[in-house]
Parts: sequence; C-alpha cells; structure tokens
Amino acid sequence: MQEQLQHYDFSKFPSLKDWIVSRDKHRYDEIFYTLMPINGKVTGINAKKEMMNSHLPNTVLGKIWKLADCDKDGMLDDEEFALAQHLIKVKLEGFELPTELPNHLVPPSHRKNPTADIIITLNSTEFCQRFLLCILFLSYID
Ligand SMILES: [Ca+2]
Repeated sequence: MQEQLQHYDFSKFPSLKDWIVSRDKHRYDEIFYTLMPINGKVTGINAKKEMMNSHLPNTVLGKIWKLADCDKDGMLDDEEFALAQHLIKVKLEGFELPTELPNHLVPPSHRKNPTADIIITLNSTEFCQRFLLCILFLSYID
C-alpha cells in the first residue's frame, strides 16, 4: 500500500495539455448521459446515486464530490462527472485522494488560464526564431 502510494505521484503527470481523465472520459460519458443531464449537468442527487454504486463510504464520496464539483454549483457537468468517476477509480485501486485538486486534474473547461497551454507548448526554438525575425524586421525599418 505504502509502496503503491509512492508510485502514484499526482504531480508527475504531464500538465495542462494532457488531462489524464480524458483517457476514460468516453466511458464516463456513457454513464453521464444515463443520468438525465439538464443543460449539460447532472443534479447532485442523480450523480450521488451513481457514485454510491462504488460502495465507497459516504465520507469518501463527500470528499470526491468536493474535489469534482470545481465550480461548486451543486451539479456536475460531463467533465466534473468524469473527474468524480476517475477519483472513485483511484480510491478503489487503493490510492489516497489528494486533499486539494492538483492543477493537472482540473477539468480543461474549469481552468483559470487556458492560454497557459499555448505558452507552454510554444517551444523555445520556435520562440527564438520568431524573436530573431522580429529583430531583423525592425532593423530593416530603421
Ligand atoms: Ca459543478
């Protein structure tokens, strides 16, 4: 158990570009749409019924709910729901839940700064080339 915990380092997963939950999201989406979402969101009651199928204790489910309901509106959209299911899976596999949702687990549509993706993916060589082109261009104008 202890060893498993060490292997499951939440911070190691690649950041913003790759939302780990998206790997299984198609499966979670299937469940999501059986819960009769309204305006793209399932109610707390419906989501909780589904979460209780995991047979995890209520205290754990409450914790998962808090982590998954990113905008704290008492409903889960498809991404929040997928995140909840992901956290349930993590817990069922014997890993501990994070006390706060690490950035890389935050659903893409709930991230505060979506442009960070672009900045990070802009590789440094490309940046240097553009920078040099700018200098060249400016020296032409002079
Ligand atoms: Ca929500």
